[in-house]
Amino acid sequence: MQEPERETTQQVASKQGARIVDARVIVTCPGRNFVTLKITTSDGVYGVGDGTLNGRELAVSAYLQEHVVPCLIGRDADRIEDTWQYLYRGAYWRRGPVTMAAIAAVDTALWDIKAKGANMPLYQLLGGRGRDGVTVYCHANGHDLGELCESVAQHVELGYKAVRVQCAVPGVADAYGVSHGDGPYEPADGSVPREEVWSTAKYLRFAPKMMETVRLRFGFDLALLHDGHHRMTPIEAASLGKSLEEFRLFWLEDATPAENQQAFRLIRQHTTTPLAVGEVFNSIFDCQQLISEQLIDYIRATVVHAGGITHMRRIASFADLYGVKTGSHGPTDVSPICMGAALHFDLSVPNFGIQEHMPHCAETDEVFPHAYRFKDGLMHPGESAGHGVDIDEKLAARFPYKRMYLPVARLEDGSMHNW
Ligand code: CS2
Ligand code: MG
Repeated sequence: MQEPERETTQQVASKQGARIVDARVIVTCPGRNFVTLKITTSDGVYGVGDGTLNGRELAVSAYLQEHVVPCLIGRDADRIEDTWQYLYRGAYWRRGPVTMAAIAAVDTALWDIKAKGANMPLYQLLGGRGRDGVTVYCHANGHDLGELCESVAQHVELGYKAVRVQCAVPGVADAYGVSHGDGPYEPADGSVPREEVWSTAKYLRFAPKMMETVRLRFGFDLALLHDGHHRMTPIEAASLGKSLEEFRLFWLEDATPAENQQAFRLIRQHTTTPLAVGEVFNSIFDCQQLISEQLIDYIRATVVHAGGITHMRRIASFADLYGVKTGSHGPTDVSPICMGAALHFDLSVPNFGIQEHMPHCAETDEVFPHAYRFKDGLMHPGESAGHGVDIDEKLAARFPYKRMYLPVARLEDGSMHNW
């Protein structure tokens, strides 16, 4: 007897749920660049996903347009896991920030569509609320300690219960996290990369004084965080962690670059200051050793840079086995779509730790109308069906893409360093 011919994925899809009939990439710059994927189904439902990669936006846009969109048309919009695997395994060239941001854009849009189809806010599909709201931390910074304390006070006044503190370092031309003018700090700020000059030795002398000043003024009830932004060697980071122990940080972030995951063993041996890392990670394999050896306390991966909701859930479940909590990256360079999706994820995962919140400018907020809200130190994703964030395409078209770069850093002798 002859075997019946196997149906192609496309044929199976046509018998099932709604099919993807359109997928479009929208690049806009309302204050800064964002890459958005909008997917529409045969039922007329659409979902949006963030694919922004700061300073490399058009790489993701081209990847989506040329290599992903043609494969999406005709697929069953309900098969999120299958689509994820198809794009991940199907690329052959696995992982990497561009591929994973593109996959994240698709994945986030499909979760949005599924939740809209179910007429539920996304967190309900992810298992429902694990907490009342999402604790977020904000950024306080200053050109000196007086200004820094002022900035902390302003954020406490707004209701934040957790604050990241960064300050200009005496004798160092440019410290990470401090604005160059009067406006709020925005990392990508040059039409070519701005060159900064850095001294780790001066920073290491100053950092304990900074934390001491803030603790003396605000006491120990406020959660304090600090970002080392990949600038220390493991032993320098170990010594900083040790010198900050008495100030009881919530975390010390990106103490040293983590391409070499073992580097964190050395830091861990010397200090009990909690460690957070992973904002540049894009896959579970980037943190496999860090998590399984319990070398960190918080994993900073976020929806847009780590393969979407689907992959973030996998990372969080793995981290949960080892007592590592989530602490997703949330600067202005993730779009409100990523922020909205992240809040649904945060609300539902058992091992949630904290979420970064760096508010977007008014133009960005207008281009991306959203249901999420901040109140009394917590963020709430809102009760709209889906992830609750949309894009106003007409308005977006009024803000064309502008090439913008993150800075680069050199040491005082001119050597290239990590920014
Ligand atoms: C930072 C980011 O938010 C953070 O913790 O490290 O602002 C980072 O510098 C940018 O996302 C780079 O694009
Ligand atoms: Mg950081």
